[in-house]
Amino acid sequence: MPKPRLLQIGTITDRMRDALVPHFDIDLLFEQEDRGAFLMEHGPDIQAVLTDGHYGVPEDVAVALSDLKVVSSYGVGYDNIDTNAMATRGVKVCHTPDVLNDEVANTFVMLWLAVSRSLLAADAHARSGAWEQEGAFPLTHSVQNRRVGILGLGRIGQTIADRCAAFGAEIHYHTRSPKDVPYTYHDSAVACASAVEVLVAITPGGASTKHMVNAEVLSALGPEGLFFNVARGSVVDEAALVEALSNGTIAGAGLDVFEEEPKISDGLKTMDNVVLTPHVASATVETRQAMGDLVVENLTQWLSDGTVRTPVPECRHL
Ligand code: A2R
Repeated sequence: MPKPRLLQIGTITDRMRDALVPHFDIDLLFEQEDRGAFLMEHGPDIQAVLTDGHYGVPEDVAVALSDLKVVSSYGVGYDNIDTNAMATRGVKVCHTPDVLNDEVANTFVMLWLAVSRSLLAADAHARSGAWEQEGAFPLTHSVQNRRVGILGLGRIGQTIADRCAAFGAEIHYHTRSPKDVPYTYHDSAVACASAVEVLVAITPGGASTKHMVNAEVLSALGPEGLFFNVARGSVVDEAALVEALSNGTIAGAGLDVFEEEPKISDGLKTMDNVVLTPHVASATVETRQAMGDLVVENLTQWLSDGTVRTPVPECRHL
């Protein structure tokens, strides 16, 4: 009996490929010379898609795969997949929640310490000989005992709050509905920003959070304030952020995600009060392995009994 076909969008690890090859015939979308012709000829025979949060399920794929049954996405954010449309079609969309909570929270801590303690400038001071020639590096600011605001207090946001406890932080947060937690709730991002010194975004992307962090929020954060984004670039008005950083509306920022990845606003690249990383929050060998294993498990479980282990909320009823 022929193996079912799986359409792979984006790249996967050798470990994922090795685990999938015994179960599926894999077609790589980006290796097709004529994508339109491939989708027209083979689309109706393909029931499974493996993708990631960046590529999602492009419209031409969604239309051509008329018998699509399952989409397994490598990552927790799925704002590039129209999950409501997929649920209406009966397609089970699954993602990789929880296994990356620690890594993304650790990335926030890494950026926070790097910005507050001027890690990159201190490293340059040590390497360049400036320490010998000019003397001691200027004093920086402590991460200890800060008021920290978390935009989005879900799986990762709660893990960030746990990390912040180690630094004696007072936690504030904003979500659409209050949670049963011992932190201070704010019903808007502006109110949250005005109450804290450090603000971190960790909501999903998509329409409901687009530009949640805008000029008004940054102004509320204030001239001593630090902003961090480990969520999605779309959550922040990047032009407003560049403006706020260059005119002293806020003091500094640590950013892992950007509005038009892999492009980054030129203004950000030249600022020394900013630390930038290229969307690597979950990108460690260990965490990517756990995410990959879950992507594979969702697909093989679907193959064996038609269910998936970690469906997105919109598809849980299927
Ligand atoms: O709003 P609520 O009560 O549903 O709380 C969720 C919050 N959230 C929002 N907060 C304010 N305005 C919104 N429009 C909005 N939409 C959602 O974000 C919840 O507290 C949090 C999301 O938590 P989880 O679904 O557990 O996501 P997780 O695993 O923490 O990942 C967050 C995002 C991913 O979607 C990726 O974009 C990124 O982190 O890696």
